[in-house]
Amino acid sequence: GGPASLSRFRGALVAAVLGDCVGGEFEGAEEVPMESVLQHLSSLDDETKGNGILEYSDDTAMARCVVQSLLTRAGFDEQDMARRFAKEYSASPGRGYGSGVIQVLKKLSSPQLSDVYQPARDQFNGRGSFGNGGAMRAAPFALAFPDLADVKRFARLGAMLTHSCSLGYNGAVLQALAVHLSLQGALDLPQQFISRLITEMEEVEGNEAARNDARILKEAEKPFCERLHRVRDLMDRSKVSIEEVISELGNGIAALHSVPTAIFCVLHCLQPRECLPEKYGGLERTIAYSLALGGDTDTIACMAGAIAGAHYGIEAIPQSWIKCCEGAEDADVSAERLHMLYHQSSQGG
Ligand code: R7I
Ligand code: MG
Ligand code: MG
Repeated sequence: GGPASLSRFRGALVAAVLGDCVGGEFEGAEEVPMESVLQHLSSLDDETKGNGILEYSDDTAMARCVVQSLLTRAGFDEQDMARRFAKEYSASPGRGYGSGVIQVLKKLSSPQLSDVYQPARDQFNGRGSFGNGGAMRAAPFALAFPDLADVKRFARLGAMLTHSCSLGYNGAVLQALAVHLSLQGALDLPQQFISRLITEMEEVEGNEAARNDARILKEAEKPFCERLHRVRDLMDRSKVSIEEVISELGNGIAALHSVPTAIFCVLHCLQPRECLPEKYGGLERTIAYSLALGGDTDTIACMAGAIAGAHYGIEAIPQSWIKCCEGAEDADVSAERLHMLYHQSSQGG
């Protein structure tokens, strides 16, 4: 489809859910042989196995809250979104939430709370979380707002409800930007895609708060920009081992160690790769490759899935995968509604 087509919206939201559901199998594993990944993925095609449904985790649970809030309020409403996070957590606390964020979600359900951003600020001795929990649910912001400045602003505020450290919420901004650009067809020119992201993040990381957090955490002056430069270096090379990707970019639970990694997975899998089956299309390659990195596999595959899905569209996603994953059909329905909201706002309505 063309820029911002319905197929791209559906691809983005559905592939994010798939990444989370199929990635759950390997979350936290240090080493994941590609063979195990391919076995896991081919078991989804095998109907005789009747392997039931793969459940989604906190990544999708929170993304669904973001989607429902953006649709119901026809825009960003922090009170409404915070309430939905709290309600979802208390209804299904067993979805694998990060150990820190649970405290925020409990505080957000208090009716006495006046500032919905305060519980997030209290995390980790007042510096806030740098986990990837803001980034894992950032894709819907790119699907709700056509304007780049809105995507950046609302992805940041949406993440700040749980992640007040700039290394947390700027990861969400980067993820939303990547989905936004992919939706426009920007992955047709991968070099320009990564340059655009670097230019945008130069501005995003250019303020006092970001500089301060980076200094305290002993990171580069502009940590996400630095990582994006590493992504660019890796994508210029003809051969890259999984070990190098992990050591250069990371595969962990911090936004800094997972959002650039997810972006790299998408870029690396734009072409066929030796380690992946020839019959796989780009979307399948991206998901498989993300899982083979190990570490925070559900989240990296979820984020890479959203970016890749926005590029390849819904047609690239195997039906058998959709059928196996809890929430995939719902995501497809929501994507259509987001597509309408997006195109209403781009007409200035
Ligand atoms: O970021 P968050 O929502 O976790 C998301 C991850 C994804 O992989 C999900 O799939 C799920 O598995 O969890 O939750 P947080 O609790 O805010 O952050 C996650 C973890 O990162 C924390 O439990 C800490 O171990 C670590 N962390 C920090 N550690 C020290 N100092 C995050 N911020 C800090 C920090 O400032
Ligand atoms: Mg999870
Ligand atoms: Mg995870």
